[in-house]
Amino acid sequence: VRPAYLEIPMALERTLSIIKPDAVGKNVIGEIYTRFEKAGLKIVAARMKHLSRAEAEGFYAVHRERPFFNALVEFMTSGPVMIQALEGDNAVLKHRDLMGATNPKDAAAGTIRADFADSIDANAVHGSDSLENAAIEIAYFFPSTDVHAR
Ligand code: IDP
Repeated sequence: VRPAYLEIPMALERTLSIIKPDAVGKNVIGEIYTRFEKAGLKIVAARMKHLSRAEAEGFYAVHRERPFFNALVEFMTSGPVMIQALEGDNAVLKHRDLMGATNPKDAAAGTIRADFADSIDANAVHGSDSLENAAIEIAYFFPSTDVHAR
């Protein structure tokens, strides 16, 4: 048994979550929020938005050269999205675990993508993949005055 003083302390983190147009269309925003809350993640900022092409392209700029970039931008602008910043211990990884694998065919049972995603294109949710990207992505959508520590 490891003594308590050797346990690695959990870091309080923030991450960016987007409920994509397919999941908004399925009316499961509340079900997804419940999963966040049950996992100990707090919603510290939220807004619904219909992204413009320029906003979606800017958000996914790292994927600009990927073959699926255009399809991704088309999909992300096909309807409103629900955007939130989540705060909690280990939030980046915890949120990625709740989401499941990018392709819902590979997503573990009980994950958001296993339950709500239809395909690798329409895969229900986005989540920051690192603490560094989380800060960039939160700032992309929320001025710091709209993020509420609690
Ligand atoms: P992630 O959303 O799990 O972090 P990324 O590799 O960062 O996955 O890709 C961003 C998004 O681009 C995915 O969520 C998915 O919607 C889309 N995407 C990724 N790979 C493919 C693909 O091979 N075909 C079509 N769409 C893809």
